[in-house]
Amino acid sequence: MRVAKALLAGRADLHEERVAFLLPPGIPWIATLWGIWQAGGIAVPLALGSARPELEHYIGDAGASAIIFDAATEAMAEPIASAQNIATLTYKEIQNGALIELPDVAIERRAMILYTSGTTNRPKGVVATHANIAAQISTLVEAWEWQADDRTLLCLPLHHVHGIINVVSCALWSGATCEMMTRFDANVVWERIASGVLTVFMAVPTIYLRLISAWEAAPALRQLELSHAAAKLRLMVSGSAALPVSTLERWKEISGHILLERYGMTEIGMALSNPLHGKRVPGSVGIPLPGVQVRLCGQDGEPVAEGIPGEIEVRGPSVFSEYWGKPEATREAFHEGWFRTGDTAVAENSVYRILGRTSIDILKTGGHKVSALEIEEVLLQHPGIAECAVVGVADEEWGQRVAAAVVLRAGAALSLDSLRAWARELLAGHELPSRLLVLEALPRNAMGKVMKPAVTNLFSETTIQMRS
Ligand code: MLC
Ligand code: AMP
Repeated sequence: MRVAKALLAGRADLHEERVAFLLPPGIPWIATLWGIWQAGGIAVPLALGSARPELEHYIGDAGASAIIFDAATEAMAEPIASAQNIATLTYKEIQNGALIELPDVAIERRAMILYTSGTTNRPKGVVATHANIAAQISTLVEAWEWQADDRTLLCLPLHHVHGIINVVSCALWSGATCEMMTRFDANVVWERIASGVLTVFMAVPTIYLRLISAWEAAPALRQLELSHAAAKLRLMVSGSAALPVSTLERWKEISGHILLERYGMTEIGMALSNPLHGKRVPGSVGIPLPGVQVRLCGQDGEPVAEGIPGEIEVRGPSVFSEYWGKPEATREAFHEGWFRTGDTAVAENSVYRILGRTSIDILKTGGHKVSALEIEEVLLQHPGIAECAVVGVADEEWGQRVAAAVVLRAGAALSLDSLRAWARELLAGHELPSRLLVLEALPRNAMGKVMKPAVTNLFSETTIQMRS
């Protein structure tokens, strides 16, 4: 409440002013989010790992009136704020606002903007109202039976719905406890599991693979302790990317848990979930969550029958309201009032199985959504690169890896390490290519369009530059 009062600084209501914040996970992060909401603002949580041009885009696109940071993030946030002429506030300054009346914020008002990559242009701001967020939280609280005596551990970043809604907000809504790590560390997560106090844990498949590796590296006696402690949690969930059945099976051997896999998206929160009680089908994402309507549509836009693949469309109170400042993109994202996810699935015995994305240019790596086109745009700024094509190559650890095929300018040479070093200022760590192929020419069709599937195949057929 003190944060809200400091943000209001004597005004009655922020009237949906956008307030961006770059803070590590912890109480200040939560106090800031709630403070912005209580003051009537729209919260724009920023990604800690972003490169400067990415942050500039989020802050500029949202038209933020202020940016909040702390000592750890000041060096990144402050220069952007001064370049864009935006007010800066440190968390220290806003935690002690003076007492005044808080505004009444209607639930239909806009509450949060999360940036997400798409197939065109720069990342779009996904706007959720308070009502959307309440629906996204309450469906999970109901389906997964969150209780006040639950205790969870956040090891995910706080600029995506997975961390913000599924972990932190569900815990707060239920009066449960949420421990927060500033960043993921497999050994620390195992220590917290071993402490015996956690009841619920949620992560992306890459994190479960890291936990499996850490368990395998532990001495036999410690492995027994860890497995015994893990078995005591009441719920372990995987999502944000496809969970390989091999990972599900190995995790079951280690922890005794059949991971509950669910499916969601920034624009909709969670839509499909395997059951808390009852049979979880490996390789599937279950059935619609309470209050969420899901259908599959064919290329003709008509709903398809069971067993026929179609695009997932979602409707209900948890679906976002708009892309910030992009009415056209918002209109295109809906079909007869249903949100078009761009994911293809099939329903078998009413249980949904994800088959992939309709666009080859959207990658999922380590649970992060990444646009191949955005990365290509950056790589084309490299003085040695004449042409490039970015694709996702299948990878056990990351789900997909960012792979770049390039054609160099005459006389230029390029190594993967030098490309990564050059791109580090412009892209987040998970967006940096970790596979590089230098070609004489990109495979193109008769129209001159790069054939991405052929590029993807080249990465398995050719000697490439790679890093672990
Ligand atoms: C990082 N690295 C990668 C990489 N990510 N290499 C290849 N592919 C990737 N995807 C490299 C970095 O460049 C760096 O290399 C080194 O690994 C360490 O980087 P890091 O950033 O410190 O990585 P790490 O902490 O190990 O991160 C792994 C992770 C993280 C799995 C913990 O990616 C993560 O938190 N993922 C979760 C994302 C998430 O919350 N998604 C939810 C979206 S919401 P170098 O050279 O610098 O050493 C959504 C909806 C839904 O999807 O359904 O939930
Ligand atoms: P984001 O836009 O970052 O919220 O990512 C949402 C995307 O993650 C979805 O559109 C899916 O492609 C993917 N996704 C989320 N959960 C799953 C899952 N369980 N299996 C496969 N893909 C998933």
